[in-house]
Amino acid sequence: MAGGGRIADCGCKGIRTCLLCESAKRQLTEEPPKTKAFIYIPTKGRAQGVKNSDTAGWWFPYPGVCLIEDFVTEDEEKEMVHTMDQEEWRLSQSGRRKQDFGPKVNFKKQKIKVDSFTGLPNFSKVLWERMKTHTVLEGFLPVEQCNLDYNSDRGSAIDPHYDDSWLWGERLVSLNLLSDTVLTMTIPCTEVEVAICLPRRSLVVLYGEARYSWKHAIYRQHIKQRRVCSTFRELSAEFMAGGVQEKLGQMLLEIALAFQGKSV
Ligand SMILES: O=C(O)CCC(=O)C(=O)O
Repeated sequence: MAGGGRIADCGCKGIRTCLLCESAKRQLTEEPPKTKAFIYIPTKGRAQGVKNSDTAGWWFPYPGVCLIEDFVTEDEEKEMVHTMDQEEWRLSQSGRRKQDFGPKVNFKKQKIKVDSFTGLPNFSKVLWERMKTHTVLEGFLPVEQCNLDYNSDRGSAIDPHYDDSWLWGERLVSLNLLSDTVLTMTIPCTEVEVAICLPRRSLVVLYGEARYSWKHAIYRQHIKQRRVCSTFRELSAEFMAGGVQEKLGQMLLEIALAFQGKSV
């Protein structure tokens, strides 16, 4: 045990757990709740019922997802992860580790600290240029990059959640590295679950309904090997031209897009 009752190598706080602290506390994970399972079909932009289940034969339109396969090459993936591994990975919740390249934010108090923010990392400039060639990412100005490291040994996962929408804008952009996984979409108070399969080296963009009406999660059972994810976020309208926080937004963008960042 580390100081304050914490377990070494575990970054969990409050209700969140990983395999390390669960075994130390001898907790068992609960059975997952019963669900109505659907799979997202990228070519059709719809969620389709799972064969041989009670959703088989059903489908509904599922807007707000754009999946771009082979967004980076195998060599680029290797180099990116190597570069990330030169820097410290900090322990985070639910068995994840993280590197954050963004301003320090207190979302509850809606306060932003700019001082320690040095921008996005150098290797992301080429990714940003490539992102903008896709219509869905036209005019995308990333102001934060968060790298997450998931590992099956730690039982890494991320609980269903909505991303903030006070500071962060509409498009959430995630690059999936080192292994395939599944992004699970849920709507509170329903049993419906939509699985979006994310191949290794693919980029996924969530916007519109998928961003604002559905929670997203990565379940532990979908982390089979090490997985690294880089999520890029843009500013909300409040921080863009004409918004009340325009000046602050401009300052953050200047820092972010100089690509001189060190993780904070
Ligand atoms: O790992 C992922 O693909 C999702 C990450 C995420 O939801 C987040 O950082 O808020």
